[in-house]
Amino acid sequence: MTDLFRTDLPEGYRAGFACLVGRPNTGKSTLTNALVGSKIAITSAKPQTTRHTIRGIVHRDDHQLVLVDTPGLHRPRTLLGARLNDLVAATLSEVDVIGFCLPANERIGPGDRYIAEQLQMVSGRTPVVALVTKTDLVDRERLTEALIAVEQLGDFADIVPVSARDGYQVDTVDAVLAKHLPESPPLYPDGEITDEPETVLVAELVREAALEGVRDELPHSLAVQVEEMRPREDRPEDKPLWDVHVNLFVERPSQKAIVIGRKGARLKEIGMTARKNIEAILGTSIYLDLHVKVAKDWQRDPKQLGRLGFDFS
Ligand SMILES: Nc1nc2c(ncn2[C@@H]2O[C@H](COP(=O)(O)OP(=O)(O)OP(=O)(O)O)[C@@H](O)[C@H]2O)c(=O)[nH]1
Ligand SMILES: [Mg+2]
Repeated sequence: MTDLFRTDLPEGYRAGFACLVGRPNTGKSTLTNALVGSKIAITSAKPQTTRHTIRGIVHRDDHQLVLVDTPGLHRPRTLLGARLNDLVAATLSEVDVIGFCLPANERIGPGDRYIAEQLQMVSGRTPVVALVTKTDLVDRERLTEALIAVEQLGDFADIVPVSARDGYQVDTVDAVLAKHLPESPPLYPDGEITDEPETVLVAELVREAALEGVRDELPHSLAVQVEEMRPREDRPEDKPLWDVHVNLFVERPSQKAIVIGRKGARLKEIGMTARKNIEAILGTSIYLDLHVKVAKDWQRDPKQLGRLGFDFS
């Protein structure tokens, strides 16, 4: 196994963990993907898209940065919300540096101050870098205002403006975070970009496709689970095909109707979008079979949370 790891390490090689935090929808997962260079975390315009911590690994010549993308932090309203916040708090105490994401196109609000207060508690031990995201959405003047406002929000080791959309300063974010890593040999094998199991990546890509174009409360009511994934027998060796069976859970029958759409049109679209992204990340053709099921009020029910793969232990 050891030969999977790099051995030709330059003097002063660093490796360690950085955690991205911020309100929901501030661009944490998009930045994670931009830094890693591959889509390992799903993103959407809906808040609370990310529901578990995701590790993405950035490989550079002189360092390895393990990025921990977290669910957006907010004042919890459901059991799921409260558990997600606990998860983020536990993650913060285990990393070498924290990246606090604040979008340049939105004013600092109570949600950001709430997180800044939480970070004060760890900032003595762990440096916090403010990342002013989505700079492509603002002009210079507004960006300057945003940077000044962030400066006044807390005591940050650095403040870096960045756009994951057009790539502005993505490398700078990597370099600034890497400064705070300890000298260490690599923690993950060369070339590994995430430690997400394939079934989780697949379920997430289906959830991302299903989130597109739905409104209101439905996004939070949606959970996705892979039931089965296996190579189809009797396929030529150079043309493998995987059968992938996925369940989409909603909380109410009315939501089931929305996801399926008129004559199944929406579900078909979800399947097509998800299939393309899944094939890209697995590197093989798949047959994707989607089923929509009702799991009543699963967000509030500890037993169902466990069954749907939210393991907070
Ligand atoms: N224009 C622009 N949009 C961005 C940028 N980064 C993210 N977005 C958009 O902002 C929305 C939220 O992005 P995500 O990366 O899902 O945000 P998040 O912080 O991970 O959200 P949660 O997982 O819900 O906490 C999506 O619609 C993204 O396309 C950026 O640099 N520029
Ligand atoms: Mg996210």
